[in-house]
Amino acid sequence: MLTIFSSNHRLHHGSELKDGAVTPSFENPQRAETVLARVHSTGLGDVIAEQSFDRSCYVAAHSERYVSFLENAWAEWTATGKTHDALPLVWPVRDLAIDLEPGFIDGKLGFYAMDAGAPITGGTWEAVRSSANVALTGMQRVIDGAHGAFALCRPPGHHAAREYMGGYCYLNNAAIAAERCLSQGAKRVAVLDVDFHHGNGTQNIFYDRPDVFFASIHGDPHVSYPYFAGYVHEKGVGAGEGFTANYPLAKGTAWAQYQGALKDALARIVAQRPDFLVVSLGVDTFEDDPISHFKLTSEDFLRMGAEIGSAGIPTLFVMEGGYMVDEIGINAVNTLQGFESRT
Ligand code: SP5
Ligand code: ZN
Repeated sequence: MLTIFSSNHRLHHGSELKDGAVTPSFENPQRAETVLARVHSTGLGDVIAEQSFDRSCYVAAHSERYVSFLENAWAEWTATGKTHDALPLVWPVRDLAIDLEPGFIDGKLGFYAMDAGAPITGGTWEAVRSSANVALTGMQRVIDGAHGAFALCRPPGHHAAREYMGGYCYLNNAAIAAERCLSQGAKRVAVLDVDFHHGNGTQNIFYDRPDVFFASIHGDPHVSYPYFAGYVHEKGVGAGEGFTANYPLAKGTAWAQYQGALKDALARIVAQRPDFLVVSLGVDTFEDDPISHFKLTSEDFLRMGAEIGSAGIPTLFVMEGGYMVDEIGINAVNTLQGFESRT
C-alpha cells in the first residue's frame, strides 16, 4: 500500500491544557516518525510526498473565516508581544454563543476552538496545510484507481468541525478527503472513524448531508472526551437523518465487544454502496494508550484491518490519534496489513 507523508509535520509541536496544567502535548512529532519507520521496516510499500492543493479544498469542509483565522492566528498572537504557543481562554458556551467573530486574537481563539488542546505555534499552519494535502494526495490516488492508500497525517483532523479546532485537530483531513471524492464525481462516500475519541468534527461537517455516511466507534461520551457528542441518538438531521451512526462503548472494551460494533458499522456502510471509504484511523484504542480506555491488542488491529478490507470498498486510511509512541507504528501498520490481507 502506498503511504503519503510530509516532513512538514515537524513544524508543529506544542502544549495542551491537561489536568489543570499546560504541558507538552501528547500529540507530538515522534508519533508520525514512529509510524513512518514501521512503514519502512515492514516494507508496506512506497512512501511519497504530498502534492499541493488549492485552498478551496479546505474551504469545502470548513468556513472561509475559520480557514482565514488559522492562516493569521500566529501573526495576530505574536503582534501582542507573545512568543509562546497560543491557547484559548474563553469560549462561547450556550447562551453566550453569538455568531459574531471577535476582533481580538484572544476572543478569536475561543470563538474557533472547542478546547485548549489545539495550540497555535509558529509552524502550525504550514504543518496543518501539509497534513490536509497528505490526505488529498492519498484520496486522489484512490480516486485514480488504487484500492487502498495511507495518508500519514499529522496533525490529526477528526475533532476539527466546520468552524472550530480542538483535540489536537485544525483542518479535518478525513472530511476534506471525502469532499474531494464528491467534487471529482463520486455520488456517495462513507467515513468510518475508529479513533478512541468520537469524531465530532467529521460528524458536524456532514450532519445534515445524505451523500456522506458517517460512522464512529468510540469511548462513551458520558465518561470520555469529547463528552458533548457521540451518543447513539445522534443520527443526523434533515436530509442527513439516518446518515450518522454512533457506537459509544464502555471503558475497558476489548475486541470481543468491539468487533460487534465494527461489523454493524461496516454492514451499514456497505448497504450505502459508497464509491469510496475514508477510515479515520486512530490507534488510541490500544490497551496501553496513555489517554484512552479501550483494551485492543496489537493483533486486534490486524483483525480490524481485515474486517474493513472485507467490505471491498476503495479505501483511504487517514491517521488520527494514538499516543503510546512505542506501539503506534505497529498498530497502525497492522491495520493496513490486515486490510491488504483481504484484498
Ligand atoms: C485526535 C485525538 O485523538 N485527539 C484526542 C484529544 C484528547 N484530548 C483530551 C484528553 C483528555 C484525557 N484525559 C484522560 C486522562 C487519563 N489519565
Ligand atoms: Zn483519539
